[in-house]
This record gives sequence, structure tokens and C-alpha cells, in this order.
Amino acid sequence: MIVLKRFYTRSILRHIRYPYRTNATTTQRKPDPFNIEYDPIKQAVIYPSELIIQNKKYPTDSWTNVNGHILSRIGQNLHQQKNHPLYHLTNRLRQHFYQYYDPRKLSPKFSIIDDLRPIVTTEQNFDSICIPADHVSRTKTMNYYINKSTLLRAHTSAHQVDLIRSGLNAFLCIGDVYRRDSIDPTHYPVFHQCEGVQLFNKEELFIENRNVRGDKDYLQIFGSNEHRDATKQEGHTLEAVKLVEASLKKTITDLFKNLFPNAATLNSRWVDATFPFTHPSWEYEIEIDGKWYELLGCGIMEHSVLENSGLSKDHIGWAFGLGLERIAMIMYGIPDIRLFWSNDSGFLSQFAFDDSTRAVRYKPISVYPQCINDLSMWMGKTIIDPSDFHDLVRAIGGDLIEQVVLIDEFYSAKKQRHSQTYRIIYRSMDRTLTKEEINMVHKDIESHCKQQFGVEIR
Ligand code: FA5
Ligand code: MG
Repeated sequence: MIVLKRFYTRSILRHIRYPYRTNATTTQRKPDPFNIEYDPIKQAVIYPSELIIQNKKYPTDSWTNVNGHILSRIGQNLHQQKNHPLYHLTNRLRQHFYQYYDPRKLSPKFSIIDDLRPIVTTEQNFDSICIPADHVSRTKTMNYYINKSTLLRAHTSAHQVDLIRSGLNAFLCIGDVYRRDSIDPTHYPVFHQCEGVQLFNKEELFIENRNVRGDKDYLQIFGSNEHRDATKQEGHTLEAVKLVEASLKKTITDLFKNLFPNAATLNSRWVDATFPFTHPSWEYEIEIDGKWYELLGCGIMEHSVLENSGLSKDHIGWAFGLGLERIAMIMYGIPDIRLFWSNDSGFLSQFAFDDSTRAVRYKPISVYPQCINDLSMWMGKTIIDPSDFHDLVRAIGGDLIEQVVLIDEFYSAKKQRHSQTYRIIYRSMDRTLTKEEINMVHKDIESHCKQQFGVEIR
């Protein structure tokens, strides 16, 4: 696990192209469809004054840090592509949640929204859900900004407030999300999330109580002397919080029983967590072959999020956000998150069926060898933030990069310089890479590191 050294964050100059055709043995540059260029003399990425994304124009500024490789993923909507594993999982989520019925509305309780564009404002992604102005999750190091006020959503929680404002009180929101995250078999800079939200008013929450006692006002959601502590927010009564917690945990447990019918053999646990938009909060993990995998984050919605949504003091609710790829990888035995982006018919044909509940295990088409190259550098004026390095490597090597790990870091008092060594593991999903090809990509990474970070290769 790489510990990001946030205090070393520097202004980011990044190489922006995805220049290698992965199916050719000779490397060729593709023209950048977004007109993003790298100027080797100024040693800077040159953005056009506006970016045109899905026919909409966005002005660029000093916050712009998207790249062509990432922008090309917008609109692919893997979860809507028939016969894709994420499409089947989305269908299963839909089928499961449509079982909850609202007898008053004579319709399914949960609305399912899966087509909201991933370009959002900082207000939607952060402010609307109470992420503080100085929170680390807002940094350029962690997000893909189009400009200072517009970014690629980092989570589907960005839509909570808009959807509640539109009148929904129970919904799922499914879509692609974008993060400058570490690179390994379970993390990818673009992945898919499903947000779930359910709100309750007093009558809905205490329905059992009302039926039994015929006394609507016996229990309350809000009390005047309630303080915030580990178990609840200020204002909330413990009995309301405990009922919402029970509803949340039952909803999630029932979902996973449905997704993994032999759940008797599936160990799961709730881990206390912290999110700015829920309190209390948990993560849900399941155990596979002795390893615990985090599948989702969840909790009781912060009351101020509901206030931002225009609700007065009469509702309480839960929310969760789960990662589709993580679940699909376990469900189908898919070993590497990059496979979801594969156009290889050997991969996709394994998911070509209509009944999304069909149990299938992914059979690796073939296994190609890894190619490991280390890169050791003396730092220039500033120390490279690993996420900047990951981004540069991914932008140059594209999907040939399986993993990037910072394996060594030290300070030489004699040289008065910092050193970092990264291990870059190359592997193609669809062919054996030649040493020459990898060396060419590796050399390109080296020379861009020199240009962009002012390092000296050791
Ligand atoms: C969130 O994104 C919160 N918005 C979730 C949430 C929603 C909490 C509502 C409370 C209420 P987190 O960053 O942990 O939390 O991501 C949620 C899930 O997305 C993770 O549990 C994991 O399944 C998945 N995930 C996160 N990062 C990646 C990644 N880089 N690649 C693939 N999946 C990821
Ligand atoms: Mg998490």
C-alpha cells in the first residue's frame, strides 16, 4: 500500500497522451482528440482554451488536469453495454431493488437512475454533501478537474442532493466515477459505483410501533437535548438511528445474499468508518480465501445533507456507495480490473447471455507474462507525489501497465537529495509483450519524468 505524501504535492505537469497502440508491435502516436499537447520546451501540458467533451464546451484553467486517456472513457457506460459483466450486475441490482414495493404509490419503492453525465460541479461533488473546503479528497492530486469548478465525479454521492431535491426518497444511482488512485489489480482510475439512498419520515420509520400501540407520537426522530457522539448525530434520537441502521444493514445483507446465494460460506463484517456525509458510518467487507475485500461505504446521512436537499426537520435516511467492479470481480472470478475495459471477444463472449442471474465463472483466455522494470530517480527541487507518477505512467503506458509500486525512498545526506524507486509491472491483457516494446515505453516514461519532474535517472 502506497502512503501518499500529500505535503509534497506540487503543481502538476502531466503528460497527457495515450500514445501507444496496444495491438501493434511498433509504437505509434495517436493524435489527441481533445487537442491536449505536451510542450517539451516549456515542459508543460498545453491545454486548449476550452475542452469539447460530448459536444459541450468547458473553459480550461490552472486546475485543468484531465487527460485524453481518461476523457476517452466518458460515455462508454460499460454498465449499459449489453453482455458486459457490469451490465449483468446492474440488471441484478435493478431486479433486486425492484422487489421492494411501495403500496401507497403502487410502484417499486426505489427509483433507479443510471444515465447521469459524469461531469459535475465542485458544489455537487463536495459542497452539497458537506465535504469541508480543506478536505484532502478535493485536491488535484486525487481528482480529474476540467477546471476550477468542474470535475469528473469522484463518486455517485455527487448526485444525492439533486435526486432528493427532485422528489425521490428512495433511489439507486449508478454510473462511472473517476479518481487519480493507485494502480493495482483492484484499483483503476475509472470505475463504477452504485449509490443507494432511502429516507424515512416518522410514520414510515416507526410503522411497527404505530401498528402495535396505535400511538403515532410515542417515538421521535429528533429530540432537543440530543448530542453528537460515536453512535449518532446531534438532534437525532438513538432509537431512530438504530432503526435506520437496522434497515440499512438488512438492505445490504439481503442484497449480498441475493448476489451470492451460497452466502452461508461467505464471511462478512461491518467496519466502523468515517465519511463527511454520514454519521455513524461503516464499510462492508467480505472474506475470500482469507483476504477481506471492502465492497462499500455507508451510514446514516448527515442531517445537513438533507437540509441542503430542501428537507426540513422531518426526515432521516441512510446512504451507501458500492463499487461495481469489486463485486463483479468476486461474482465472476475476474482477476484484474482492467479486463472490464477489454474489447477482446474472448472476454466479452463469456458474458453473452440474456439471463443476468446466470452463474458463470470467468475462464482466463490465456495468461501472458509480466515484464518488470524498475525506475530509480534522484528528485529535483520537489519530491514526486506517487499519484502524479502513477498518472504519468498510465498516460504513457495505458493499459500495458499492470501495477506501479513505490519500492524504495530515501534521503542521501551526502548528495543532499531524495531518491525514489518505482517498480513498474507491464503486462498486456491480450498478447505477449516484447522486451524492445517495453523498453521503448519505459524510456519514454524516463524522459517524461526528467522533463516534468526535473529528476535525474539513477
Ligand atoms: C465513497 O466513494 C463514498 N461516496 C461511499 C458512500 C456513499 C459512503 C454513501 C457513505 C454513504 P469509497 O471511496 O470508499 O467511498 O468508495 C466506495 C467503494 O467504491 C469502495 O468500497 C470500493 O468498492 C469502490 N472503489 C473505491 N475506489 C476504487 C477504485 N479505484 N477502483 C475500483 N473500485 C473502487
Ligand atoms: Mg473506502
